Amino acid sequence: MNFCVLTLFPELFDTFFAHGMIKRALDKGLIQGTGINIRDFTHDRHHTVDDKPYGGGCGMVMKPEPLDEALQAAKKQCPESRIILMSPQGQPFDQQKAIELSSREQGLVFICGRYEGIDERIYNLWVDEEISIGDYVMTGGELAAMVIIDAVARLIPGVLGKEESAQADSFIDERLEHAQYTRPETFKGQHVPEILLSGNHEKIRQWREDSALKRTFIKRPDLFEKMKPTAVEKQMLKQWCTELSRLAEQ
Ligand code: 4FN
Repeated sequence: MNFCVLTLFPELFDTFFAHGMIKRALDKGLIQGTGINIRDFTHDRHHTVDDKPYGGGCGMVMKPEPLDEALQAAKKQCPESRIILMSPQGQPFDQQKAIELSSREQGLVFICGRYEGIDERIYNLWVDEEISIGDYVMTGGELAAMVIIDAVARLIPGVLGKEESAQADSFIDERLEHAQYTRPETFKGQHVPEILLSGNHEKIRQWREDSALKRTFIKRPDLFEKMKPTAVEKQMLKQWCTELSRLAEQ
């Protein structure tokens, strides 16, 4: 998949593309990443990319002409790709969307805004989809684009190792992870749960399932709205209920 980012700060993506899983995916040729500097598509002496808003008011708006030319260049570089505007007005991004983008699209072109945003006509002419990563004020869309690229790239076949991808296939995506421990066995007075040292794989599997369910239930009960508890999980929740009421009776 080709990720093409239109931005005033392409350098922001240099380190992002140069490390970890994303770098490995690039090296393997599984993804391509390109930063396109919108300023390269200006023709005036000052390389102007912004202008005052019609109707007055504070702040500046990104001029349409450089963006339009940058988009033409991006379309040439990555034909058949979906054009995504990163914007607080977009649909909220989630794992479902990440799966959809990674499975359906050959390439993604991201428009990252700065200042007060882009001229509406660019939106009308070019944008296939508007996505938001959450409800907070940011200074630009670049970090948001990185969030999407990170979440989408890891779903592309071959990007994750075999072991990790088996996990990605299961329903685990809708639940929090179970608690994790590594050596040493005792750290600042806290011990690793006995079961994890037992070598009993079935018991360990059960403990992990239970841990994941409890965490999801306590820390992010809203996650059950998207995916209702399975029969096994319902059983575990009931078991937990029984244990808790026994504790309460004591
Ligand atoms: N943000 C809000 C309301 C009004 C403005 C903003 C805001 C960057 C160009 C957009 C923000 C958040 C999630 C892109 C926010 C995102 C952006 C994103 C973003 C500069 C104009 C701006 C009500 C959401 C708090 C600045 C709410 N996901 N404007 O942040 O690009 O992708």
